[in-house]
Amino acid sequence: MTDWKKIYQEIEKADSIMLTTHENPDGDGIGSIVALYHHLIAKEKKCRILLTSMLPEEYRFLDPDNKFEIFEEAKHTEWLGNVDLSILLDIGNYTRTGRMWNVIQQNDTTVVNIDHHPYPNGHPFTINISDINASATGELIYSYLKAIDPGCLSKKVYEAIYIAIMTDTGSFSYNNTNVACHEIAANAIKAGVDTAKIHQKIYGSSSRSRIKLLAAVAASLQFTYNGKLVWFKITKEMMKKANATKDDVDGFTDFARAIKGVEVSVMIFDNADNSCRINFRSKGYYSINKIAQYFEGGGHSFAAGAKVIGKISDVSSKVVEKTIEIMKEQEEVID
Ligand SMILES: [Mn+2]
Repeated sequence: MTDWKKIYQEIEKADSIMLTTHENPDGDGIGSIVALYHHLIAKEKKCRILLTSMLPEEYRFLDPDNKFEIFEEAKHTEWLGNVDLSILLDIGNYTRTGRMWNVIQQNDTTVVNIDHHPYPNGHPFTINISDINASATGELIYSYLKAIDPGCLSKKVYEAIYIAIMTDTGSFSYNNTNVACHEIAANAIKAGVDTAKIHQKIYGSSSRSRIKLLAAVAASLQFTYNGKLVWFKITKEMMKKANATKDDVDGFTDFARAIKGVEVSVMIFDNADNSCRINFRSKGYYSINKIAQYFEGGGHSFAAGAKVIGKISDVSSKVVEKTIEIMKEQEEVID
């Protein structure tokens, strides 16, 4: 059991608190922030939410009062440099706090990390809660609130936690789905959360440009390694042609993984700044976080990501080559 009192002591001591999650935030990071934010405000903390990238369209309903801010050096450096406590949620790797990390690091105060990603190479935090058995960071936030502030578990807070768990478990279908997340879902329904409506808000609102881009991706899938590896590029031209935004690509790597015979899928997305975002997914036979770690990224055994500097053509050949190499290595070990 996690010693949540230790975390609460840090929160009690702090007057100003910053909450954040990884760049290109997902439902788990956003839901965890919203749930914890309600608790911190109830404790009369001066709390701000800073992100390094925009809140995706489908999650904007979680922020009716515009509390999510995009980190800007000129606007936030002073505040962030003097904040009493920074809480990082679901970040996977501290580098995924992007430009904010320099400021957080220089600030000589407490940094608490709450996550369900593994940290194989140590960590730079004051307190690190990393529970890889949790389905989602949202499950850990629930555990914290249940232990420390159960009165805070309102319908709104349950809704945020439910979104964290639903999105990180692929709507309760991936192999990280556990007893706790079904219990939380049951409690959320008891608290009045309309789970069908939430599912529709998040997954039933694909933009036309997203589907146009998905069609281009589907037409360009590259199968290799006896069909066990599928990979695809998303170039600037493809994005322009579909009139798509980077949020539109969420879930594409899962879509490719779902193909019969495929074990691993890889997306290589051109960030248009001489770097590429790489997403890896595995059906369960191969651990792909080892590949992500090779490229200084992070993640879980079957869902991971990294950022690689370079042109998309160079990056894709490097990534595909390394992926096959690591898949082969794992076969040797397993056989
Ligand atoms: Mn997560």
